[in-house]
Amino acid sequence: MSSLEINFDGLVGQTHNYAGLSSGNVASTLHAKELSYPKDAAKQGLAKMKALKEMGLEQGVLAPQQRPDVQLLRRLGFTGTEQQIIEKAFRSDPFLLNACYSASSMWTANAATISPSSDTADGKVHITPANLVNKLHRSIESNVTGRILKATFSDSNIFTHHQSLPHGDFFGDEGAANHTRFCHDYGKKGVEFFVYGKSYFDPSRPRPKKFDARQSLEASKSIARLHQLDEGMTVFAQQNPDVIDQGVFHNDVIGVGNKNVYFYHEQSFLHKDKTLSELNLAFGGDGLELVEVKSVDVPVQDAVTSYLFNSQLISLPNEEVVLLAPKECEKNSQVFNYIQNVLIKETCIKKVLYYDLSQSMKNGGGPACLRLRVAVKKAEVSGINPKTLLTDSLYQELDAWIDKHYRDQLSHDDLRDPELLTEVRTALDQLTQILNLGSIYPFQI
Ligand code: SUG
Repeated sequence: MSSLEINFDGLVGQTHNYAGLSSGNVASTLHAKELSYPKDAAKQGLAKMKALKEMGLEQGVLAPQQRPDVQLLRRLGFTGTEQQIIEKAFRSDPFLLNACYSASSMWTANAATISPSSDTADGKVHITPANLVNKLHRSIESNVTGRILKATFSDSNIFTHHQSLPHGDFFGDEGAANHTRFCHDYGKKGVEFFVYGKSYFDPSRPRPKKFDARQSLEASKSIARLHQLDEGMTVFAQQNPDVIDQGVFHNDVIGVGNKNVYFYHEQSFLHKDKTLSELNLAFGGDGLELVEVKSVDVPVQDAVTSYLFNSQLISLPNEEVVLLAPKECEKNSQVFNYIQNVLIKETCIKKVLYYDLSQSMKNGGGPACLRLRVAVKKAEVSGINPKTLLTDSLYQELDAWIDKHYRDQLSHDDLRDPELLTEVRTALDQLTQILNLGSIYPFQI
């Protein structure tokens, strides 16, 4: 094996809560204001990481953000001590305070877009943090995300770190959630596939009517340019605006690819046939395995509630293709029937494993949202901060760290508790030592 794909999962932060901040994301709206269970959430995520490692895959860990973001509140005119600022925001603008408290950086599929060295003209791995400008609580992630990524992919001879795209809806960028890469081998040149929901230069392209599309074509094209991708191996496709209106706020809610396999819903794209033929052509005309799911088998609505397509599609060391799905797929009879009677019988995806990620799922984050994929050549692994790669001992350390620093539950009233801010900083200070990240958080600088 001369190359591999490493999943870097986001550690769920201590302030994990349900604030209903993401319109267009059905689960976020549905579970707004419910009690959250941060310790369970973090443990569910860590258990998934451990499971992948035990399957023989390399697994990485990305640190969470510092929350609440008091700097933002100060920038917006709140004054006084941190405690006073939080209390004032709680009383006058709870939505804003919730945004400052969100643990949304756990969904690292939105952290960045990454192009492996075999796809880029200069032979380096290119990384662009996503600006996430479409939602206030997510738009405040990119600075610190950039620092976390630099401390994780630390060798600048191997990794090139770009700035996030200019902030503003024009270049709305949601990272790898709308980016898929097809290849025969992780270390060989692949096809990079960018899916967007809207275009500013070309207003003739339709837009969703009910919800906002988050990713712009202009952003996707800029990433492809920055990453020095080969035009012949890059495909751009517009998402079907109707499915965005049904809750498909990122393309990874309706399709997932790995190596030469693409598992997707027939309603994913505005121009499906054109998109698939462009993908086939870029892939060399043959060899792309298309596993298309029909609406009669799985209606879009069920895809959205079960998150079937937000599964991780993985190749095990023995080449077996496995779908790591959220438990909700087992509970949805339509989806489960499809898996049992069609998917594992008639396609190359022969095995489906179910994981309990219910805490993240209730905010619209499934298995695939929780991970950022990094395809690297074996020799490039040495450029990654070794402390961020999961081992048995790191697992034990993180598990104990969660036990020590996480609350069992969090209500909305708890967000005004000044102790929470102190608890977060104490924990993150320790985490930066565990993961050897240096000083990356505003409170450390
Ligand atoms: O951006 N949810 C996230 C979920 C991101 C899922 N990522 C991918 N599909 N790759 C979002 O909508 C909800 C936060 C809240 O409502 O409290 C939230 O931000």
